[in-house]
Amino acid sequence: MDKFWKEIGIKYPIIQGGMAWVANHSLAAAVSNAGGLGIIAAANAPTSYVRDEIRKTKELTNKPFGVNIMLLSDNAEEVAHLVCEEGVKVVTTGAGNPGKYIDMWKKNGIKVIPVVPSVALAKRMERYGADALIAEGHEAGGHVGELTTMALLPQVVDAVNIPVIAAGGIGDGRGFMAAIMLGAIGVQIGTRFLVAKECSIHPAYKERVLKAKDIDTVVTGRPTGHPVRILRNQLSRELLKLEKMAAPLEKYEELGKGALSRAVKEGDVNKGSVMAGQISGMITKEQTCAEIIEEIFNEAKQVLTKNIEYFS
Ligand code: TUI
Repeated sequence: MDKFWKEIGIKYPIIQGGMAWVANHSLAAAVSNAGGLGIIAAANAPTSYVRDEIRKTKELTNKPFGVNIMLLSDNAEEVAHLVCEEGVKVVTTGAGNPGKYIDMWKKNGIKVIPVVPSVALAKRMERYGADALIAEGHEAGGHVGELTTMALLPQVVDAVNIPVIAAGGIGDGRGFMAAIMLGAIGVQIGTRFLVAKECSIHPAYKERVLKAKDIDTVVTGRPTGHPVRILRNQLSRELLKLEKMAAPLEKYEELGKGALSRAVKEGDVNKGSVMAGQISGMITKEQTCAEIIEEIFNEAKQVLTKNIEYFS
């Protein structure tokens, strides 16, 4: 294991994705208790809600955990301060450039791990003092960049001198090992944890992920500058129709407003935004976080030993 993980103090090099409205204290604590790094998603939730989630997580685990800050959120700055006040050990960021907060976080002893979709942003984050990076490919669920994990990851690894964690399209031990082979020190996994027993999303959302096939996700909202991968449904069809019509951007906002919480909380998987990655088609069973992590690690070990014979 890379020394970066020893500094954080986790057993398995697996970070749970900071999935907006999904990654709460229950999921984060379960992943951390299972030896991975659990992450609470601040998303665009009120700061007081994020504070409560952090405190609830501390009650459920004495293991390290982190907070994901979604930089498009109106209260990102407040949450950036909150993680310092609450003594959070790790911050991951998404959907923007966290440069202006990095000094403050580091002064507070926080390990800073921005998600980057490109080499240019990776280099910039290294210059600003990031401790590690998550290179997230187009296969991921939610807000996505353009490059696939296979293409992005080795290019980021070559471009920086800090550890790189792979994300996007990784759901089992084969994906884990492939990421390691491409130079990552570990992986971030989101979609597979959507169906974890400790993940408290609506059962209808889990059911959609469990039933999804390989071609069932689609990227919507490209004209807004914030493309989002979701499972195909009525919402995705309406969003893609807007693109065809070259509709004004307000129309996307109208359809998208509250759409994620409609799916996550109310289980409206038709008009809600069912964010999930391209590996949804591989996910067939609900398991505990401990079962997921141990299975991935054991598969990875098998894949590695099986392929050693190429070199003997
Ligand atoms: O952030 C994510 N995934 C997300 S955030 C989210 S909530 C949301 N909902 C609707 C629209 C937008 C967001 C759901 N899923 N993943 C990490 C990620 N970050 N993917 C891509 C990026 C990214 C993109 C541009 C990071 C930095 C960036 O920088 C642009 C700049 O400012 O230089």
